[in-house]
Amino acid sequence: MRLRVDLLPHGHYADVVVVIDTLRATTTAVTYLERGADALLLTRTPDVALRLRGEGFLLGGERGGLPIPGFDFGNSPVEASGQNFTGKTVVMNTTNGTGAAHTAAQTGKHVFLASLTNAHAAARRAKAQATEEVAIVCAGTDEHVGLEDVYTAGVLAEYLLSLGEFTIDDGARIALTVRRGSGNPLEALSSSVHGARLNNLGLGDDVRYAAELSTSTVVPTLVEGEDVPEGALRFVAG
Ligand code: 3SL
Ligand code: MG
Repeated sequence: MRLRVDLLPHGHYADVVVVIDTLRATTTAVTYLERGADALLLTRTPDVALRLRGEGFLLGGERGGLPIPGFDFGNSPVEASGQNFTGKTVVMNTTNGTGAAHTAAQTGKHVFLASLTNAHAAARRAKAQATEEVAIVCAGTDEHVGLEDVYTAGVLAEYLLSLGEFTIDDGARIALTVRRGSGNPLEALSSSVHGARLNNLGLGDDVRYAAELSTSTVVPTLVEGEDVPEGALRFVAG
C-alpha cells in the first residue's frame, strides 16, 4: 500500500483521498456533522452556494476569514459547535478547503475530509477503504503550503504507519518530520502563518478548537447521487 502526502492539491488520485484544511474548513465540516447536520454541500463557488439558499439550506463560508455576505454563518468551528443542525443540510464555500475537495473528487475513488479533531478516525477509514493508495491532500492557503495542514497530515501518516505497512513518498516524510518537530498541536497551529492571521482577526478560539486531537469519530465522506446540485459535492457523516 502506498502512502502519499501532497503538500498542496494537485494531480491524479488513484484511490483514497483524504483532504485536510485544518484552519478551518475541514474542522468546521466535521463540527457541522457532529452537531447533527444531515449532509454538507461543498460548492465550487460562492455563487453556487447563494443559488442554493432558496432551497432551505443553511450557508456557511468565508472570504479573508470573514463571513460571506448573504451567508448564515462564517467558517468557524466554534460558532458551529454552539448550534444544533439536526435535519439540516449546510452548504459550504471557503477560500481553499472546498476547492481542494473538488480537486480530490475529480479522480479519487473515495474522498474523506480530515482535521486534527477527527484525525485517528479519518486514518482508520482511509486504511479500511484503500486497495492501493492513501493520498493525503493538504489544502494550503492561496497556493502556499500551510504548516497546520502538513502537521495534521503528519498526525494521520504516523497513525497509518502504526496500523500497517506502507511505502511512503517524500511528502509523507516531510509531514512526519513536521509533526515530530513542531511541538504539540496548539503550538504548531499557532506558529503557522494562517493561525497567526486568524488570531489577529480575533479568531484564536477557532485555532484552539482546531488543535484538539481526535475529539470526534465523524468522518465526512463523499457520496454521489442524482440529487446533488450542479457545482456541489455532497458529504455525509461516515
Ligand atoms: O481557506 C479556507 O478554505 C478556509 O478554511 C480559510 S479560513 O480559516 O476560514 O480563513
Ligand atoms: Mg486552511
